[in-house]
Amino acid sequence: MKEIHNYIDGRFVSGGHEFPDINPADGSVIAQVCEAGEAQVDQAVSAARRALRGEWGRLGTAERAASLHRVAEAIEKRFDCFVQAEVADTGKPISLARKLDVPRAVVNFRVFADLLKTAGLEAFQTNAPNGKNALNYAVRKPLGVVGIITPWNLPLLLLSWKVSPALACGNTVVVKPSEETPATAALLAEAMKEAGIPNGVYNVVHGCGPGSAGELLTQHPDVNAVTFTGESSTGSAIMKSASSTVKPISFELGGKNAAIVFADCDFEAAVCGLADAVFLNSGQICLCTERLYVERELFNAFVDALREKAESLIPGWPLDGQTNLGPLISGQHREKVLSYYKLAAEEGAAIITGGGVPIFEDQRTRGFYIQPTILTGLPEFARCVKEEIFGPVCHIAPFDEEEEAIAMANDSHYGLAASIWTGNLKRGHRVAQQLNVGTTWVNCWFLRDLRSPFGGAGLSGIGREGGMHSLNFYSELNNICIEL
Ligand code: NAD
Ligand code: 6OD
Repeated sequence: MKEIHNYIDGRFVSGGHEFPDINPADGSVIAQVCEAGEAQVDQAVSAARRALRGEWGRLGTAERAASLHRVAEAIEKRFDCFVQAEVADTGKPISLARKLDVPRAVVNFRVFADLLKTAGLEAFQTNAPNGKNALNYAVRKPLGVVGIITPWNLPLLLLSWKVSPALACGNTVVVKPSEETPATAALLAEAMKEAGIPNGVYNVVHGCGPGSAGELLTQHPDVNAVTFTGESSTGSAIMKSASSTVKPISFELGGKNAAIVFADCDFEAAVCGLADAVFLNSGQICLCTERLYVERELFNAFVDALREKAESLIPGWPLDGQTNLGPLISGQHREKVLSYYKLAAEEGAAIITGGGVPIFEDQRTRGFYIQPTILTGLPEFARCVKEEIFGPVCHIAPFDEEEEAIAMANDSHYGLAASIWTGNLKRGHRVAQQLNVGTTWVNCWFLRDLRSPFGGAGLSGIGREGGMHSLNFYSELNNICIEL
């Protein structure tokens, strides 16, 4: 049986308790994963600390940028290995891993390398009231050792989105990938080695959250900052454990994202765009849309068209190029999503399509597939309209007035993302500027410029990453004031 090891100070390290890495398509065991205990988390943090004082800490920005480009090349060289590992761990369709997950990891390293080379510094010439003049300028220094904790839905994409700016800023990292999807973080270690990244700069510890590697990392006194993507309730637990040592934190958390569809939209484009927004990656993307508000005159036609899209999805084997609907990540997560399907019926929803699990006559019966599901008819206060489900499911409600749609979209404790579908761009701007979210798309969805700010309001997160926002989070600014 294949083993996935921790990666500490440039070496793969075995030992300790092991847990299985499960293929969600058929429930088979892909590998045994070595869980890092307290001693190994400690060794990883110490290795990262030493690396800050070594060769890595002495590199200039141009050399660090070149290192990140070499990591991007090393990923590209093993493109198929990364794709296969991501597909096996997540069950996502191979077409998606090829198009989104792995290319985006490459681009993350390239974009932050280039940004580092061109990023300027703030400078102010000061005329003080006492008549003295001074020059203020800020220099960037690394934060130190950054703890990075990531979820299972886009494992490599979200890991590289944090590792690349952290390294660009001269930090060293200890990453704790999701226990469900450990493989690509380990492969990234091989790419780091091949790219000549010094030992100790990138370390991986495997395990779960509470009482395991995740919590050990966030409460470690020698970790200088924590960046986390995952559930809002986990964010709250991490905030508590990081508070004793007052670490900067960056949180990208859950969402209950809304879409507003106006009757003047390009109907086909809206249906196709929203079919992706609801069902891509089996609805397991934090940006997926779970609440749709459709202008009343379009409502019936839209529900019908989205139902057709849902029913045409192919829940096949992930490695089959035709498949466009993979399983959910785990049996436990499928139970959670199914409990919402049941709750929706209890809350009085009309189930337009789906609501159960697909039937197979092969090993997929042991996998975690679920039917894509469309609900209508729920009141806005229903739990299925309020709580993040994180599966291929949405609720569609009609609206009559623009203000009503905005109010319903904003009536959420979350505030991650939204989309607006309209042929009237003036309205697009007007509505977008009233939504309480971190990202609003107009006539598109999940179109990301990596230089733009990314994060959420309310329960959806703390802080922004992306472009200069990432460089600012991952560096400590030292303002130097010189009297002239
Ligand atoms: P999760 O919060 O259960 O786990 C995420 C990571 O945190 C895992 O590595 C886990 O082991 C670790 N963890 C759990 N408890 C911990 C603790 N007490 N201390 C330290 N680490 C701990 O999330 P998930 O189920 O892996 O991912 C799905 C969730 O992530 C959804 O809510 C989704 O919306 C959210 N998400 C948000 C974004 C975003 O950018 N806003 C992106 C992807 C996923
Ligand atoms: O594209 C990104 O930059 C990003 N952070 C995506 C997050 C997706 C969540 O599942």
